[in-house]
Amino acid sequence: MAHDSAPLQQQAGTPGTPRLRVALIGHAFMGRAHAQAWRTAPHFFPLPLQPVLAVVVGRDEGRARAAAENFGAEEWSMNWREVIARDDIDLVDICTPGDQHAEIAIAALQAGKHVLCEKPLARSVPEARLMADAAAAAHSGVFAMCGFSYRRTPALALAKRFIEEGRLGQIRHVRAQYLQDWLSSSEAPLTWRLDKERAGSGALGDIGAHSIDTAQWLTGQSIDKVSAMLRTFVTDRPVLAHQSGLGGHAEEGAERGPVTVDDAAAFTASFSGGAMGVFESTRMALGRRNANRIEINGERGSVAFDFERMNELEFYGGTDPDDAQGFRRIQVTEPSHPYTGAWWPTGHGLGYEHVFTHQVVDLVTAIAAGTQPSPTFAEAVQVQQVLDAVERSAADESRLTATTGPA
Ligand code: 4PW
Repeated sequence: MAHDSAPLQQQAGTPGTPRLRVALIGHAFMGRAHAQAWRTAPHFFPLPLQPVLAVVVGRDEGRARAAAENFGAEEWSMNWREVIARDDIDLVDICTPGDQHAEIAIAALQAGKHVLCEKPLARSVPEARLMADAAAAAHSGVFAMCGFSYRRTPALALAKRFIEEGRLGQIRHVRAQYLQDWLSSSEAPLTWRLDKERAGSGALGDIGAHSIDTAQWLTGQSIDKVSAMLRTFVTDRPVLAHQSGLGGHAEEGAERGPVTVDDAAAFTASFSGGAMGVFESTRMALGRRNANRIEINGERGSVAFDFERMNELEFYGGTDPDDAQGFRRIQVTEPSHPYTGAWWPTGHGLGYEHVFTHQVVDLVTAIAAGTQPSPTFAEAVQVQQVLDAVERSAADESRLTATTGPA
């Protein structure tokens, strides 16, 4: 439905630039992050296509309409099938819970629309494969990308550049932690992220998937073996009354329902190029709000990153003179750093929302050039295979070695 009252805020862009009309499916936390990105990107980056946030799709009319008005979209709808069938939609951006990803993405690709789909791609490997098959079968020039947004963090893109330039040499260690704490209280409500049917897995898929993607993308190596442990510390929670952000709140005395996913995951990993990895993902690391961290050690140097200090990259050069050895903190705000030149003067940092804006920039640039944007659905299937291997490994606790025994 289109607005009939207040005029919409003008969407940005250069007159004459071809349009890329976007349907945003889902308008909660991730939908908001993506909506601002579609709106902001053309204000700061010269884009070959002009994104237009055309339709916001939701399940509740009042909320879908409010979201469309808030985001400056042209219209809202409660029917994604009708929206996908329209000739005036070029790209479908899927920001729903995981149980809707496959159905919407496959239908959109079959209708000839480009697709951006939130991570993790699916709830299982077979479901992810169906999506990748649909992407492979799409008409030439129709592209699908999975939203592993942290790849677009300037400091991580700089780390990737350093690794590709050989400044770290052969990679030996990957140490990745993604620590949040929004589920620390046993009274935090039961959101869809705690329901295996809707999310696929818990901390593992929601945030561990980011660590897996980041580690493989940075090192250029894939994880080929894992040994894992999963834990669910709080097995039932009050049923959610109001969703907001990651959590929300329950009514006083609300009934409780079962948590069917992991609260925390830990695993070791072997990489195809010989590196060894240690991964930890939890939403119960009290005090750590969004500590998405990775440290990589190579034969010649190391890098370390923590999203809670997202404008910084730590770098250690093993070939620095003896009297100058030590980790140095690079403030990743120089025009020579990835993405940053389009924003503010040196020293003026960026925030969480900017990684989504950069994601739009990279996606639109690839679509306009007729080249496949990355991460592809096939790459996201491989991440899903790692998630699956972690779950299979963790299911067999008999392989854990007891510390008491014959010796
Ligand atoms: O993708 C991730 C989410 O599912 C986010 O980047 C952070 O963790 C915030 O919410 C969850």
